[in-house]
Amino acid sequence: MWKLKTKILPRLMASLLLFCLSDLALAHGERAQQAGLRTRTIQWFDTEVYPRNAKINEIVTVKGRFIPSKWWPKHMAQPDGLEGAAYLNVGVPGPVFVRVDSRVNGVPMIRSTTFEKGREYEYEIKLKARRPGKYHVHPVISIRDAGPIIGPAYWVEVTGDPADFENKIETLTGQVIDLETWGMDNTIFWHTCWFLVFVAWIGYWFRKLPVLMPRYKKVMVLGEDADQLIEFKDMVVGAVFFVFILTAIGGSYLWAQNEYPITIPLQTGEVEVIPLPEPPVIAEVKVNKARYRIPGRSFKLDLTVTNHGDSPIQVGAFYIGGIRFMNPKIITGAIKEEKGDLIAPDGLTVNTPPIQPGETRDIVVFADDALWETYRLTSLIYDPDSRFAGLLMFYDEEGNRYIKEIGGGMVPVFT
Ligand SMILES: [Cu+2]
Repeated sequence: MWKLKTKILPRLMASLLLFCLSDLALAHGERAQQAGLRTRTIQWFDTEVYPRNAKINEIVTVKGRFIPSKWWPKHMAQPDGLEGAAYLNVGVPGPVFVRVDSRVNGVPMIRSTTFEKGREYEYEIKLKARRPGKYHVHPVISIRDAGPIIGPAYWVEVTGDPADFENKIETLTGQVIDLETWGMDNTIFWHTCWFLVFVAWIGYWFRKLPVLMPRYKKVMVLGEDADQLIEFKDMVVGAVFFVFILTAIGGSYLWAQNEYPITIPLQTGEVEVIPLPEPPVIAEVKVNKARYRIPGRSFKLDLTVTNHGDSPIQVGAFYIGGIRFMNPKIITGAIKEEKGDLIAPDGLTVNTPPIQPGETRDIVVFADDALWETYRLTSLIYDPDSRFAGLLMFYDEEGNRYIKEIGGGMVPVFT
């Protein structure tokens, strides 16, 4: 007993201490996902969640774009091909919203689809506020056999009286039903019914206690025939239960068939989504070296860039694992919209003037910010393959954006 106490007490104290010291856990594990997974699966960008304050019944829109990475890990399930299956979802804690519409490139996303690696997609999800509270709303793409890939989030505060929530729809037969209460009576009736059957059945066999040990003794110790323990009355009761249950199941099927003659099965097929048109390659990029300097939280990229366009281009931003490192010389006025917004407004430094049309030049790009650490992307260096991928955003003089996904091996620098 004493030994048990000595083990449990320190553990209890430690958990209590950790609980007191830790920040209030408001997010839901997005940082826990492996860094390699976050940088090399879905490249999320242009994520918008609005309005950030909504009343019950109001529509909240989650929209943006993504590119399934060309550097998608080989050991993971794929988003494309014959085996691939992907599903657009939202990450919120529980049924606090009702999804009224979701689309990728305009195609309704009620079903699963496949996404081609390296191609661009645009999504939009409409959510109806259902429960008051403050929620971190993420776009999510669930990949079959790989799990959910979580995108960047924004906080949405829902206010109002939950009793005002309305969720009425019109069925294909023209009937208007309230999904919040639809079929509730039936559900309660059948649960109660089967629970009572269960209680009656168990109650019959256990009506005289004790039951198990005396019977066990009779059969195993005294050698009586087990079949003799079941009396004629027991068989009659068993038969009555058997007939009642079969009649109840069969009868309810007939009743449901009669009450709802038109039904369609749950839909589980797959839809095809055509990627957005491939833009012309304006910036051709070769990654010569990628290093992460741990003490400085500094990511250094040595690149060879060729400008195939007719206007000078410059690197304006680098997006990796949902974090946006902005070059303040190109993108002015970028701000952190809220605490936890994954943006480093002046996190990107480019050591060179814009690249002229037709020119090929070696450039160095630095992405420095504490976000590497706070968002736990630094764990990339502990991955067995230490590979990264991210989106380089080039801008020309008119402000047109050209997106180029880059990737490769990353070498950590410890001093
Ligand atoms: Cu979150």
